[in-house]
Amino acid sequence: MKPLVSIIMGSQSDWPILEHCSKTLDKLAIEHECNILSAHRTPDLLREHVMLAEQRGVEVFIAAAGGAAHLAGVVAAHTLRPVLGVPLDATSLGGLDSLLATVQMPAGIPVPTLAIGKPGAINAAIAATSILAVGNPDLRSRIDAFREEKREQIANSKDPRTTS
Ligand code: RP5
Repeated sequence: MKPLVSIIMGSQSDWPILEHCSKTLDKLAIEHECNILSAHRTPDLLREHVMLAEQRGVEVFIAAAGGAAHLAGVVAAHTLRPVLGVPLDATSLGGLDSLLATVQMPAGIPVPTLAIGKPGAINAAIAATSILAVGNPDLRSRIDAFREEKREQIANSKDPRTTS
């Protein structure tokens, strides 16, 4: 199956967080690919990847970076497909620097931006699925089932003192 979502991260060191994004897409049964490409270290390869990914049928990009986090913005500059940004905590500034670098795009090149780190990585996967689900009831029902599982987990949770 062709990947519908391309996850791009700036470094191998980002994988422990982006793994949550990939696992969430697996859970939602969304075909995706994961690549390490950097806006600063491999700018030409990044541009080429975005062009080829579009040609392969990728519909949504997820871009995550931690240091001088321009990755999502650069990806968005090269495609008309939606690009979701995930800021990462990779510097001594705790991720706030990445959040601002990712979210503060100039008007005209949007990067819808998720939370810093793991929650953002998981939500990027769900948001990408929501985008793909427009006009697709099957995909919508997968998101509903995902939420239902979380609802049940909370509803069935025990006194936290007994489980730690
Ligand atoms: C960013 O710089 C990467 O996305 C990563 O979050 C951060 C640090 O990268 P490494 O020095 O660990 O490769 O571009």
